[in-house]
Amino acid sequence: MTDLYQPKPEHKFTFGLWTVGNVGRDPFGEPTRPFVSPVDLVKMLGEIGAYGVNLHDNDLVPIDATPAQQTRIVADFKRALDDNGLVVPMATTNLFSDPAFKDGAFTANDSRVRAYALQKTMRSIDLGVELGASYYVFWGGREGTESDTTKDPVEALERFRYALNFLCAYVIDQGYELKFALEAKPNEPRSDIYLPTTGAMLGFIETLDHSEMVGVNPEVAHEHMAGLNFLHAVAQAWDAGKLFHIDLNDQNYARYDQDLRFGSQNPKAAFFLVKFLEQVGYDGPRHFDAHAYRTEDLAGVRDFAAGCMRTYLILKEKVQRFNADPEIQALLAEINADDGSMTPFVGGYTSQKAASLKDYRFDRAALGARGLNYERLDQLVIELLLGVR
Ligand code: GCO
Ligand code: MN
Ligand code: MN
Repeated sequence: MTDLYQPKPEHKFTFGLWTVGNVGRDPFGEPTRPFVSPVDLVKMLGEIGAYGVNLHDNDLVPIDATPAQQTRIVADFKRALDDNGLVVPMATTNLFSDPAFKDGAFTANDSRVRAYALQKTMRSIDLGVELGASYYVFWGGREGTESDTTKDPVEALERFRYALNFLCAYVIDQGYELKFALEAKPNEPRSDIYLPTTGAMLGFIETLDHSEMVGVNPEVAHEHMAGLNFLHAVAQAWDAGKLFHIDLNDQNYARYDQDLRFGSQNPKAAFFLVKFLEQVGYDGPRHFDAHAYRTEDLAGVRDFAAGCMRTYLILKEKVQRFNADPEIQALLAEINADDGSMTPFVGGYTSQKAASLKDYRFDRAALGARGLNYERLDQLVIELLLGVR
């Protein structure tokens, strides 16, 4: 039984170097944990059963490293990956830490900053591909404003589109096998970030030159910060064929970006998310973009990372129980039962069908009076999650 909760590479659990490497700095306080090298982080992730590790360019190679330093750092890192059986499925660019990006990167008002952002991203794409990444994430951390006096929002979208079109063309030109995944966030660190939700990203993608190579990377915390239902965002992305990658963590609604351990705040929402991912057959990485509490030392970071994966696997087992639970399944069958009386109206439009539907007499009062049993059903799910069924 307990072996069910033991993470294995085939579960495709990944962590960013910046997640397990987070030193516990926040806007009010200094780091509470020491810096751990990427090589040591890879070792730790291998020990706890992760599949892969993701990175921003500068998580691995300092922004001012010389080419010779970069060569040595990358060689050491590749050796650590091999020694510990880890892969790099996703890479991304840090376009937010350096003061040059204080007004954004691809949407900055200064054309030199926009060009520098493109240069930095092309170099970072090269690095990601060298490490074997097949997904490249774009999180527009500073692509936004504090005051709309400063930037025209349509112009900002045009600049962002220009950058993505340029970078898609670069990837094609290089012959790289790389897909882009856009990650929305409503705010933080900017007051407002452009394209604030996964839904907004999905609409924007269709305006790109190479929309077929661009999907989304939805994050639990980001949709929750916007007060939205994460599962619904993920379902829409899946429906559009655009769920390329996913950032798993947890978050109390209407708070600052908390990056909590997966499933630790809203286990019921996490359950329905795991159920969805497992049942639709999402086969991309399950990436935990979360941080250990600032109270933790390095042993606590390990507990945090192991906890993310363990909770996922526990919820996966709960999904099996849900599917095998006779009472839950009987209620679902009852809820979805169809008496066949509407069969003449299914199967798409014909003018004759429309005319007969317009004439049909519904017993509206009976439709409204019927109890749906959702309270019983939901209570059964709660009891299942609380471990009494
Ligand atoms: C955040 C974001 C980031 C991105 C990362 C990869 O809120 O800080 O979630 O962690 O996911 O930069 O693009
Ligand atoms: Mn985040
Ligand atoms: Mn993220």
